[in-house]
Amino acid sequence: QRQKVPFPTIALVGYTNAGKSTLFNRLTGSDVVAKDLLFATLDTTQRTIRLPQGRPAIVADTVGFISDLPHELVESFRATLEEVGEADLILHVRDIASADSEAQSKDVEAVLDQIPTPEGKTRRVLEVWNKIDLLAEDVRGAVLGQAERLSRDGKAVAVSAWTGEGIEPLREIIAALIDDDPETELVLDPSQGEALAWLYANGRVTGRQTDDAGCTHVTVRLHPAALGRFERQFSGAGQAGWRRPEPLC
Ligand SMILES: Nc1nc2c(ncn2[C@@H]2O[C@H](COP(=O)(O)OP(=O)(O)OP(=O)(O)O)[C@@H](O)[C@H]2O)c(=O)[nH]1
Ligand SMILES: [Mg+2]
Repeated sequence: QRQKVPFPTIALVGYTNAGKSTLFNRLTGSDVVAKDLLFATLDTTQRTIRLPQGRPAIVADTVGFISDLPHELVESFRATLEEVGEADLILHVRDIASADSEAQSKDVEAVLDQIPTPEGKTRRVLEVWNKIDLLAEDVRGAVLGQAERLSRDGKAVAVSAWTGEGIEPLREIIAALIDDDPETELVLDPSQGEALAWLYANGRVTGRQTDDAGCTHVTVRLHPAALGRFERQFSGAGQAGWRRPEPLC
């Protein structure tokens, strides 16, 4: 049934106690049990969220990873692995304030490497460096700086699921990473304010420049069906005020 859902799916994975359920609650505004004990979460839990620009997505909280999994948990873990394999985006939640952070991360990566990716899908993993509120003053700047550099490539982002710090940037990066709509370039006449507003309302405008002639060059991510609607709505007689890019406006 999950596969019929037309929304992108996001799986929260990570070492046990990394803060997955706390982050899940923060992102979804729900109330999943988060406890300072091993394996507080024994099954997967899913909720729909709205990302910036109103795009819906499904977030799944999962069972924590650990080096030697107790065998009672292998079944829940198997369901988790299946779920993770199908996800459009994997959020690898790390307790960045833990002394074991690196070793835990290696363990999680080793498990992720064993999960097959369905055909035609590319695996995308975003590291969420959680618990930055617990970082000592002397390391905080360096850790945040490193996360900031990695975040430009959509590789890592620093947050505190507890205080909410960094959650908005995380939501923005998630939205950008699961946005598979093709990028289209359009040139709008100065009179096409309405078309421009339509593009903002129905797509994700990633670039916009006005040239010397007053024409607006827009780069926008649009679902193919939305592009079709745009073409129909804004290309009527006497209204051909937009076109594909050419050297001159
Ligand atoms: N200070 C601080 N504590 C956090 C943060 N995120 C989570 N915690 C705490 O870390 C503990 C574990 O959090 P959970 O959200 O249950 O962790 P989990 O990854 O879901 O754990 P499992 O379900 O057992 O795998 C709880 O005591 C949380 O309150 C954070 O950003 N800062
Ligand atoms: Mg949990």
